[in-house]
Amino acid sequence: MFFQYDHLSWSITGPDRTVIGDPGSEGVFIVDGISAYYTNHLNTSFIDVENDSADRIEFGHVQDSSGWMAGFIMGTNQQSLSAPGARVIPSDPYNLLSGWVDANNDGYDDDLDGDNILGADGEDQGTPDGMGGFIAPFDGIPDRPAATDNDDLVRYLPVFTEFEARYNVEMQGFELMAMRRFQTADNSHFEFFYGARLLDIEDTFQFSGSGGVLDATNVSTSVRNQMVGGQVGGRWTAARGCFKLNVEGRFFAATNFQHAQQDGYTASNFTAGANLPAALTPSSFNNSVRRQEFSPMGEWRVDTVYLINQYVGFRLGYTGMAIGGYSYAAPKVNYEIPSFGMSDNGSDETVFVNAFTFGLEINR
Ligand SMILES: [Ca+2]
Ligand SMILES: [Ca+2]
Ligand SMILES: [Ca+2]
Ligand SMILES: [Ca+2]
Repeated sequence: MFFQYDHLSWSITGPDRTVIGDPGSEGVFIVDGISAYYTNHLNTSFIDVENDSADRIEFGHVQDSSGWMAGFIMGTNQQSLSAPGARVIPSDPYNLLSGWVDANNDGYDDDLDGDNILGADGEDQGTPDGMGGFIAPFDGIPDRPAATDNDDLVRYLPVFTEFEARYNVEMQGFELMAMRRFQTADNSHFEFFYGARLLDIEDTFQFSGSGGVLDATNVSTSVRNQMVGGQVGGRWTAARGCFKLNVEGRFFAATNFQHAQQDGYTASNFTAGANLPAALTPSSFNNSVRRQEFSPMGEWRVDTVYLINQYVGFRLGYTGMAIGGYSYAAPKVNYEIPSFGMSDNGSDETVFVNAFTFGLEINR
């Protein structure tokens, strides 16, 4: 019988950097009467390789050089970004950010193109002459209804006064394998194992923004990578005195059942008014996509064990993993108001996991 526990300080490689916002919608905005070129402020580079914690338990039984082993792994890795004053410019195919301007505060839409049609407020025909006609000059007060003048629209620039983004990876795994042990020398042996493995990694990218025209916007996109398949592996163990060395490799060929989900809301605090977008309304939405990808995985481990007696040892080691066919959430976000959406970007990526491990083992 054996039981071993390892604590992992692990990292996972993040997705390629993408802009938070739609690069194609950057451009000229008129802010307080001045037109200037505005770009998105932020990108996903806050997702880098950082260590977080995980736990792994393995146990099994070997008798007459054959047996079985089972293992569980679970861990999280979380990173975040907090930014005051973040411009996040979404694509806006329905012109929801467009609106009239009343910069001179006279209660009428300003006539930006100077054709005497005041946005949605009608036409200025001149100054009333008191006899039902009009004389010069134009007084800026509309005199009769007119078709709305879209030339007087401006695109309002969304700037969140507070913005937070979060990247979260949650890993859970289970493996069950049959085992054969071969003595290779007096103080070393080799074990061969084969069986099944399930590795479930949920990759989440979430952000929320408050303030500005899109005040109270929150979008959460997550991809569940459920990898199920067969696994083979081998472990070579050598002992000298109270020290033991394990060198181990596993190969896992899986189908990754990817399930991407997105939900959120945009501009939930929006109420119409002067100097604001004209057609914007609070919105909420959800989207989901499923797909499958072949996911090969390799795992390599080196552990040194210091035996304090016949049964118990302390473990110290390194574990690396390469996982193919992995799907990231962050590159999928389609920054489009009002209901966002997902592309299939970043759905067949290779990620690397690196972990330093320490723990203990019990053999009886
Ligand atoms: Ca006005
Ligand atoms: Ca006009
Ligand atoms: Ca007038
Ligand atoms: Ca016009």
